[in-house]
Amino acid sequence: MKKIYFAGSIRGGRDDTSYYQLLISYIASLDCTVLTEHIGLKDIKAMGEEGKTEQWIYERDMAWLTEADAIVAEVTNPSLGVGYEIAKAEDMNKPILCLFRPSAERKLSAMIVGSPNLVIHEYASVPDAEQAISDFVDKLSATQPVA
Ligand code: 6IA
Repeated sequence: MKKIYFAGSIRGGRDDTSYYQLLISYIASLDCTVLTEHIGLKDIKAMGEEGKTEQWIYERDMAWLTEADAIVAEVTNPSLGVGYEIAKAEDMNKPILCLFRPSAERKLSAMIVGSPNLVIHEYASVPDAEQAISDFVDKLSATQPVA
């Protein structure tokens, strides 16, 4: 069973939480373990993150990132943490899928679009993003983890 690290904005803004929730459920339905299911919770504090130190959260997330077979990042809402995780995962040679909903107000960072190591999929609807996730996970199953 593949382990997927789902990255989505927390302090960058929580407007897209319902998308995160749907995409995380979909990944779990593909017989994958989602290491970061709390990203989709409306009230992330309910996960018990509240009492933890920032260092504890950093170390736990970096351990999960290291353990993951692949990363799925929802990058529509800009987030420093998500950008940082993508860069770290790239250094670890992990497969990374970035999902972005284009709009008149939003253009994805050149540091993401310009990287040759990322799979970027622009989507308009959740089923469209799900199809991209399904294709990405199928390819993982066909290959051994690179890191
Ligand atoms: O810069 P951001 O906060 O938007 O970064 C979000 C990304 O960093 C997510 O993909 C997470 O994997 C990770 N991350 C940042 N903060 C946390 C967190 N608690 N818990 C788990 N993962 C995190 C923050 C404190 C909480 C009580 C609001």
